[in-house]
Amino acid sequence: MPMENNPVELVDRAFYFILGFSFLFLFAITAVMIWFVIRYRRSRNPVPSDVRGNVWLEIAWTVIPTLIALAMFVSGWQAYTGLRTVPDGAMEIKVYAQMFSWIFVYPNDKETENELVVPVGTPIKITLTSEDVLHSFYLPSFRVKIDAVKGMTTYAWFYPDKVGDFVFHCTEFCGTGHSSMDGALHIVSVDAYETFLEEEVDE
Ligand SMILES: [Cu+2]
Repeated sequence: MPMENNPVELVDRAFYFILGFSFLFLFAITAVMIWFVIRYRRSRNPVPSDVRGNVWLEIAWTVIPTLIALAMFVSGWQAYTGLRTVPDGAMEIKVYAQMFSWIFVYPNDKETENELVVPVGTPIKITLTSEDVLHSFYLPSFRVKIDAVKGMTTYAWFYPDKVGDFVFHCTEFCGTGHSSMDGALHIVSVDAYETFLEEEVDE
């Protein structure tokens, strides 16, 4: 179930765009530098030429990098707005971070700890807060990383486009139990999700 403007694709596009240009310039500048060192070495080119005042050269090295930097900005901006714009019809799940676990509260008030279960094909909005110190909810497969702050509600969203299991972690050092503050996202079929919602909590 693909989704238009899925932030996962927008974030990856910005990342590979910037990485691609970085590598391109790394190799291009290195190659030109090596060529200049050989071509214009003192024994071969004892009198350096003066290129000051070359208007077209100056226009080129101003305009081209400006356009590239603007394109990087646009790509990054689209990824950012994609991450911050929750689509209509998203299902809201409340998340409470605490030392040292994550509590998820579903629309029918069911709660789970360190296990997030969502139906495939529905955008999920998570609203986060912290019960104590700073934590940060990191769901790498869906490019989600958002701080949980006491006294404040933050949000993020993702589109569960395929059934499967994914990991999430706390990425704000929050104390001695920080490293155990991770869990699993289970994306299940709509039927399995309905069944899950009605199940009694066994703990
Ligand atoms: Cu934490």
